[in-house]
Amino acid sequence: MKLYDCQMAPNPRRARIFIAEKGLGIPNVEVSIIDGANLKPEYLAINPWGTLPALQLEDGTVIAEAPCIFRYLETLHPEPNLLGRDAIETARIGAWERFAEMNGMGAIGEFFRNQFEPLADRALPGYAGVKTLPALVERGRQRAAWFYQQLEGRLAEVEYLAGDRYSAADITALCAVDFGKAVGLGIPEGCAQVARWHGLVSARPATQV
Ligand SMILES: N[C@@H](CCC(=O)N[C@@H](CS)C(=O)NCC(=O)O)C(=O)O
Repeated sequence: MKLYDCQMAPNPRRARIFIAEKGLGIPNVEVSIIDGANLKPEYLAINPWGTLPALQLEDGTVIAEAPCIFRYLETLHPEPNLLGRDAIETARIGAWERFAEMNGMGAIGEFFRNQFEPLADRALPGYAGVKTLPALVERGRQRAAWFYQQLEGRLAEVEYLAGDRYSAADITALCAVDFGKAVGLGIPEGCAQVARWHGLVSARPATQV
């Protein structure tokens, strides 16, 4: 098994943290997004969507999409549990994990990609030729503000995003927040609960990847 990875990118980091939390040693193959290696025929033969991460199994099967990599690995390695122990917890973790991807990662990606010159004709991950739209920089900023507001409200009620224990929802939210910090949309002033939670999850050894 191997993980097609890109060290500087937030979505592959979701997979790396999940793998580290499970204590699995899966080798990484670095694919440079900035150099466009993910859009070259060699990588498109592995993942035609050109996105990272992708997990390749021994028989050649490729699993794209971080949440699907989570699901596959948790099915094989149930402990420590990161996706939920019963129907309601699984639904809650799934909802917050999707929220973090769509509204955190999505907003910050929109803000970043639509102003980052080296990706000028690559407005969407993996797809070459989709032009950036400068107006989406401001929209991404506004969406990110809403994301942080939602996180703050939620984390005022619970210790971790999906409740009283760490889960895949925290992994995706952490990767989104750290991506935001790197591109100028860090935790806003006044989001004390998000800062508390960020310190808590960042202290986990598995998140140091
Ligand atoms: N929904 C996908 C998102 C994957 C994604 O957006 N990955 C980015 C890296 S963070 C990517 O592949 N970028 C390629 C590019 O920008 O061309 C997942 O869950 O894995």
